[in-house]
Amino acid sequence: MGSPVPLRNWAALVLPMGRKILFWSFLILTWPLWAQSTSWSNPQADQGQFVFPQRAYYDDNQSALVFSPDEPIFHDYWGYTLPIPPGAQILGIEVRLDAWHWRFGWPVESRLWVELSWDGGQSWTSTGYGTGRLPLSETTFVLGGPSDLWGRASWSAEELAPGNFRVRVRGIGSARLDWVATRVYYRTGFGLTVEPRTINLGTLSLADYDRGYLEALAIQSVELQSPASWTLYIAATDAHWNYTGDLPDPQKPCGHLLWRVEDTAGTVSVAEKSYVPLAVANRMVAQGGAGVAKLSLSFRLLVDYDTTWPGIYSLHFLYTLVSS
Ligand SMILES: [Ca+2]
Repeated sequence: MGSPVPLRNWAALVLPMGRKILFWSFLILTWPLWAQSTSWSNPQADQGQFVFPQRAYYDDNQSALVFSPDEPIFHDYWGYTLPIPPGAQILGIEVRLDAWHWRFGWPVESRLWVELSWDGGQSWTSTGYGTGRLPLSETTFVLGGPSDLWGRASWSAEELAPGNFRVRVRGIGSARLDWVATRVYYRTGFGLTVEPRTINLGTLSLADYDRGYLEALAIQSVELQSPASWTLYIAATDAHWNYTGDLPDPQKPCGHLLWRVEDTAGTVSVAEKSYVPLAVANRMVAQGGAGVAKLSLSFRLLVDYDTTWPGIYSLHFLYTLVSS
């Protein structure tokens, strides 16, 4: 049932010296999201320098051997099945190592470190996460965390696919490794983002006045995600543009900003494709089904000598996403 997701936009029109025009927006948004995680996933492929490496595929009584007293050795594990719904936002990644120091007649200490690849082993993180000195009995180490992206800004579901996502275990000493598992935290639910945050319409020319408007085609994209069918609304928060300048406030109406949906992708079923004046009352922008949708919006700014005087204009408007 309708959980409205308000998203505040700020549009500004700047007319210094009566010529330059700027239109920009930024937004503050909040939305309800529910974090979930996959279960621990086993690897299905490996390559490297460990002995009996496949014994670390499962949590059982068989373990791989990491034996290199003097310098670190490496082993890569991949083939993890991590079921992540389309459009989910990846929040964090954990790697679980069940390991211990295995006395082999040396008093040498054992340590393990882990890094991650998102492109099949070509690139790797560099977090330096490790177990520290391994104890003598089997111990579970969880590296990373529910909100740890291992130094990256984001991960996509594709980067976590079995062929792309890899775990590199680096080890030194004499260690036993029972299990190399991974788990991913993600969230689905509502998501609403608008890009870009700043739109520059360039210079307002006499031709714009002659034409009566300035048009910006497909200048703003809205990406949304919803667990159920949804409706997106748009509304201005004020009936007039806020004016700052040397002249009397021309009270430029908010309806001088027209909007329409230029293009759609994803789950959109209905979209307003004709120009509609922005109003204080909510107006439906589009509707669609559960999943991810993208819209690109065009804006047309009405320009006339009565209400578009030199100065700075600003206007707030809101997108509201409601599920049903
Ligand atoms: Ca095992």
